[in-house]
Amino acid sequence: MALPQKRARPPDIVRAAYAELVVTDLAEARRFWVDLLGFVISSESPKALYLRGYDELIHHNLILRQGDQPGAARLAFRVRTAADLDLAEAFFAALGSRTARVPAGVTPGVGEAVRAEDPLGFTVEFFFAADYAERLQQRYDLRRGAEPARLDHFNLVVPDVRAAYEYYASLGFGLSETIEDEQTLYAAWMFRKQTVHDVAFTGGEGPRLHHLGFFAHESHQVLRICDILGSLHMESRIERGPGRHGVSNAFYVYLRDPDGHRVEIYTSDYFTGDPGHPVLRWSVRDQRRRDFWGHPVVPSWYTDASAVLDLDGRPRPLLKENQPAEVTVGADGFTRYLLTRSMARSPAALRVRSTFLSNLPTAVFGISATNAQFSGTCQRAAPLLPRKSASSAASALAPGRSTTQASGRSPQRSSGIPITAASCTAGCAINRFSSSTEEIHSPPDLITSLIRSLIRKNPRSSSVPTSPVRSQPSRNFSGAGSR
Ligand code: XXG
Ligand code: FE2
Repeated sequence: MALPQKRARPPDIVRAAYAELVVTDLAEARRFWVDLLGFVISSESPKALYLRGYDELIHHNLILRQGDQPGAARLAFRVRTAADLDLAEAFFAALGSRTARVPAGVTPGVGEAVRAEDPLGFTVEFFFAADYAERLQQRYDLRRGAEPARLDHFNLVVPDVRAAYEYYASLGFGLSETIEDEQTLYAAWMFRKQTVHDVAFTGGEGPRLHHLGFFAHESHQVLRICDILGSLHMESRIERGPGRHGVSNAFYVYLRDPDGHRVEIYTSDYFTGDPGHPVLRWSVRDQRRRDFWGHPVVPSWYTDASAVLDLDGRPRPLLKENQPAEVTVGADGFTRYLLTRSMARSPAALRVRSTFLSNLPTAVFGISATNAQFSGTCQRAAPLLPRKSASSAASALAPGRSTTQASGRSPQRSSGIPITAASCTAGCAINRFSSSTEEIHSPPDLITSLIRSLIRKNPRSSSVPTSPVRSQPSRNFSGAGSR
């Protein structure tokens, strides 16, 4: 879907307000979201639960609806005035998107709404009027679990992050942080409310919902839900963290609900409301970008996400990633245990090595041994990503894009900037690994070692990108998300 040359005025979006998830067992979902996580029930029917956080003043932040297949049915934004509904309808009509007007009350607690299938393939909703609920901010006596306060953000998996960024910029969103290198935008965080984000993009097969981020006020609430899950032997629901994000500086944990929907409990990011708020740009090679303490990101966090549904409730078809994958270019999943010489010879250490070596074909070659990865990794630090014009966004969103042209691992970048593929076979990895006596590596770290050896061979590669870098928004772009 191309962005039109002359764009309609976007609606004035206040914030990400709620999402609807389809779950296959409402009773199980209720146990997870209400009994364990601590969401408050605003209303319920035999087929649906309407939940909110303790700070929330509107009716709900989350609808859980019983269905046959798990999915993300819609992402809803609150707009500033009733007139913004007309703007939303005209905006999406100008994009050629399918839209629907939904009368007040069809969704309990929500006034009239406009829904649209957006150019990225997500079903989005805009509403102004809502029933107000009792704000339970100081009802400490009622709080449970992670004590979720409100919905903070939607994280979306999209095949082309730059196209998603351009589209949300056209909706008036400001950019707070990125993960990038000189060719590729791997991830972006964008906001309307004055925090790090209302929406973020992760590169991958999409459209899919990566996660819903819910705000908690204090880091001990993140820790407490982990302790509760551990006590109940539900530790497998904890997917990633707890930890401190590099991007956003938030303290976090990611959990998976009984249907696999991912939820993040997220606390203590920062204010972005000043005019000219600088964009924080992280190098894709900075180990701290996704976890400030350098902890590896588990592979499922990159691969798994929820299907999204169209206006009729049918799953949207998926497009393959249309850019190099961050996980193959960056250092995620790379971990290293520095051991003493005697520890490295211990039976446990040797077991780790031999288990890893027996898994090599899938653990390393299948995922990472591509030209794209090595060329990206071995390159010298270059100036961070230049901005692209809106017309490039239009082409990036054009319907001509298909799964056949989408090769997430291709070394060819759409920017046309030539890159030098380092000639390096997977055999390098094995040699480098087996010669090491003092370090035991997890599979991805093998690649880190490989990179280091390549850097030594190629002195041009030795400079490390500075990251993160703060940059002021350009004249025609307001990082503060205002129009
Ligand atoms: O909310 C977020 C996230 O999008 O979930 C992920 C903030 C930061 C990160 S990251 O993993 O990039 O640190
Ligand atoms: Fe998040």
